[in-house]
This record gives sequence, structure tokens and C-alpha cells, in this order.
Amino acid sequence: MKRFLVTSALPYANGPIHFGHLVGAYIPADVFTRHKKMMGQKVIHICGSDEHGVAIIMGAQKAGQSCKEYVDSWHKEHKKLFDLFNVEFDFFGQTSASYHHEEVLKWFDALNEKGLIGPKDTQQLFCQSCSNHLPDRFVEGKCYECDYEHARGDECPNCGILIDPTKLIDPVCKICGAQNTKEVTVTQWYLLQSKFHDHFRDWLKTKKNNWRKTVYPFVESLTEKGLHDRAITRDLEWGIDVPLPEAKGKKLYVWFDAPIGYVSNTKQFLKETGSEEDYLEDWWNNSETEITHFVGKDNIIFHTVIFPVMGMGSGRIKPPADVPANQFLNLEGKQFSKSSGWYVDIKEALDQFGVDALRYYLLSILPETSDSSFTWKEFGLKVNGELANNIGNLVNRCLKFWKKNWPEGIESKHFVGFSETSHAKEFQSSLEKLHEFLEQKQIRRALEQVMSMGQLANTYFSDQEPWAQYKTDPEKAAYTIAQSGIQILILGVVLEPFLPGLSGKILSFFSEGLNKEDQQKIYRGEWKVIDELFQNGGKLQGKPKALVPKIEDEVIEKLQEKLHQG
Ligand code: B3M
Ligand code: ZN
Repeated sequence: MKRFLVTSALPYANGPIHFGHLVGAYIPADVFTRHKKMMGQKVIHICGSDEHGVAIIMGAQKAGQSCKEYVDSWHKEHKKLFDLFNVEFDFFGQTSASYHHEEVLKWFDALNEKGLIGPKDTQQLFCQSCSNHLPDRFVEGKCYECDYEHARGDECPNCGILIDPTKLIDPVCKICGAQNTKEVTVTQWYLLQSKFHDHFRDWLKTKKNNWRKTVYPFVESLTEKGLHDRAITRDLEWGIDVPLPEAKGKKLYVWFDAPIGYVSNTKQFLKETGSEEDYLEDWWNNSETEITHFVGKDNIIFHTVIFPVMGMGSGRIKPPADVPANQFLNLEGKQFSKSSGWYVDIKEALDQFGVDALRYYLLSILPETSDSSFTWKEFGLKVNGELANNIGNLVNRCLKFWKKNWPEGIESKHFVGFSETSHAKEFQSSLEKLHEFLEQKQIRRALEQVMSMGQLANTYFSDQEPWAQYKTDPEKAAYTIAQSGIQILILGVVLEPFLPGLSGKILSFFSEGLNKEDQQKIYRGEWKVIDELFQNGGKLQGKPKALVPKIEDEVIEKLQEKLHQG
């Protein structure tokens, strides 16, 4: 049986999660995994904190904490936020944990044995003012490709290239702020990717027709002429020790160990859940497994080149089937920036609007094909005009009418034969499209299908005018409400991957007899089960109420003002 292994980029344990992260990796991965679960397929979603590297060391220094204290507290913080956002992982681990270190060493040894790791003398920057080596983010300067002022020693956040720090223009030490660096020669160990070029390219070509247009051509042209060997060791105090006597005191580069976190976290997940399965044989190196890495566009190279080379080169895992990278999200047209007040406090927003409204809007603007922009105005318009109007109101109107006029339930005969009706056929065709889009990880378009099902349900309800039918022919009205009720039940089910909160609320009205299995059947379009569900008639549980509160214009105006005042 096919297996699906879904990962989302391990967040650095050094700062708050923002909307850009959520739309870049976590929400899409969550929707995709939930979809697979609803389809009844075998899938796990693995993530965890990325806890090594220069950014962490600098953050801990600033916070006056040890690195371990520092990453532990961010790890907890992130876990909490993901929970609030209904982003569900099967496992959310930590790369500072010993199980992770053990796994990483196995990779290093395997690559080393295969001749894919070797020492080289390298030119690095050294700060003469504070006497520190300046790898990666410890140094910033002007990018020699795009002129961006704040390129880092490892990569340029603007044009995405991997940086050779000695070529940075006007380099500045990020530890002490001095502009007083010199080049020094240091031995580092390298991942000898150049040896793997042909093998890598053969594999890459197999992805030509199924990777995103924003991913494949970029990787293709970047690796066309050759793969560069990459230094995978650093002179740092915090990280995983390089397991070679001659590399004493050195640590592995964070980007070497971080992606292995997907694998070590899977191992730990199986262990903690008492599974008999083997993380490599049954998952990472199994021919039946389809691996998907959800990442933001700044992580493409690591997931499409370096990690696949590490996996294939070491022979420990197979390479990914897909890396559906997302573009960036801006705030009202400009980059989010906490320091200049151009940002949204996620927790405040959650308190104010709830997870369904925020998830809905973020899903509707996922930067799948190009950068997109979060604006408060559009947020208000979409939540009110689409989610509340299309879904919230319908559920409210229909179920209230049901509860009021048939408090003891609607007779079973009104529910039978739903799957033969013409509106069921239209629902089916939207559902098929929805599945197709989700399989292709086109989540925005899949969500549009949910909304079009909502439209269909609305049209049916208002065309039938059950309130008028009730006066002249209550039996007919009962039929309308039963059929509308079924449509709402289906909407509740298909909303699950996107808005699990709202889905749960809708389904709770039908709770009797609606277990996970039945939900999955409905999700897959096996609607015969609906007849069974209502074979004793349909009685609503609980008291219907407005599920999607409207957002007042003044509330939006206030938020806009607040943002522009900084
Ligand atoms: N922590 C970068 C990031 O959060 C990095 C991802 C690691 S994935 C293995 O953008
Ligand atoms: Zn310095």
C-alpha cells in the first residue's frame, strides 16, 4: 500500500512564527495531510524545531540564556501556536535531542565511507575586533549578485543565491558590529557534491513535468553546469560534534543536520507510538513511499539539491517525489518587518477573529505561483463576503429552520435517495475536482471548489424557498430541509482539511452516528452511507448558531490605522 511522508520545514527555534511561515509551509502541508487522511491513505506529517546554527547562538546570547534553554522555550512556543492554528503534526521533535544527534552521525559516517565527504582549506572571514570566526549569519554585507545590502554569509535573502562570504561587499561582523574582517584559511569538511553531479542530474530530470514551474526551472539552471562542494563543518560552540578526531572542536553545519531531522523525528515518532515499523525500511527508503517536502522558496536549494544528494549519496533514504515550494507573503504590499512595526501579531489576531477566519483568508491567498499580499481590507471582504455569506449564513438559516419546525427530527423518507439527485451530481463533480487539485497541491483552487459547493447549496436552498413551502406543503419543506441538511453535512466534511475548526462545529450538529469512517466515506464521495446515517430520521444535536461572525468595517479600519502608525 502506498505511503505518504509529508514534511514541513523545521522552524528555527529563535523567533515567533509569522503568517509568511504559515502560508509557506505549515498550512499547505497540514491541508495536504488532512486530505490524505480523509482519503483513508497512510500518511504522516513530520516536523520539529531546527535548533542549531549561528542564528540560534546569536539569539541565545541576546536573550541571556543558554542555547538549550533558549531553543526549548521557542520549541514550546511554536508548538502552542501550531495547535492554535490547527496545524497538526504526527510528530514535532527537536534537533537538539540525542536521538537526532545519533541519526546525524550515521549519515556523516555513511557519506564519509562513500567518499562523499572530505577536508579542504577554505578562505573564511575573521573579525579582528572581537576575534571570532564569522560563518553564515555572523557576517552581513552587500550581495555581489543583486546588490542587496543585507546579504548574509550563507545566503542572500533577496535573490536566493548561496553566498561565498569572502566575496561579500563591505562585510560587517554581526557579533560586534565592526567592519574589520580579514580572510583566514581554515580547514573545513565538505560534502563533495561535485562527484554526484551526473547521478543527481539524472534524477532531477525525472521531475521535469511534475514539479512546480517556480521550482524545477530554477533548480535545473542552478545545477546545469555542476554541483558545488559545500562546507558542512563550522567553528562553533553549539551543534553536533564532527565525528572525526582531526576535526576536534568543530560542529556540523546546521543545514547538514536540520533536514535529517525529518528522518530522526520519524524514528522517534515510531518509537514513541510503539510502532513495529522501521523508519527507513518502512518509510524513508520504501519504494511505496511518496515523500513531499513543503517549504518556502528560500529553502528550495536545500530540499531539491543538497538533501537529496545526502540521501541518495549515503543510501539511507530515497529522494523526494515533490518539493512544492511557496513564494513569499507580504503585508499590504511590503515585507513583514517586526522591528519597523510592519507586522501582525498572530496571537492577537487569533484572539480577535478566531482560527477559521484567519485560516480561510490565508488559504485563499496562498503564494503558490507568485508572491501575494495580506491586506486587512481584503481579509474583511473575504471573511464576510465568502466564508460568512456562503457557508456561515446557510448553515445558520437552514439548521435553525430545521430545529424550530422539526425539533424531534425529520422523517427518514425525506433523506433517502440523495445520491441520485441532480444536485448530488453537481456536488460530485466539484468534489472530484477538489480531490484532483489537492493531489496536485493546488490548495487555493481546491478551496474554490468547496466554495462552489457552498454556492450550489445556497442556490438550492433559496430556489426551494422552504419557508414558503412550509406554509402550503410542510412535507415538501421537510424534504428541502433534509436535502439541504445533507448538503451542509457534506460541506462540513469537505471543509475538514481546510478549516478543521469550522468543520467540527458543523458536524457536531449531526454528531449521532457520524464517526471518522463515515466522514471519510463522505469525503471520498461514497454517498450511499448518507442514507444509512439518516435511516432513523434526522434530529439535530445542540442549538444552531452563527458560526462565522461578521467583521465590522470599523474593526478593519482600526487595524489598518494601527499598522500605518507603526
Ligand atoms: N530552519 C529555515 C527556515 O526556517 C530552516 C528550515 C530547515 S528545514 C530542514 O526558513
Ligand atoms: Zn566582531
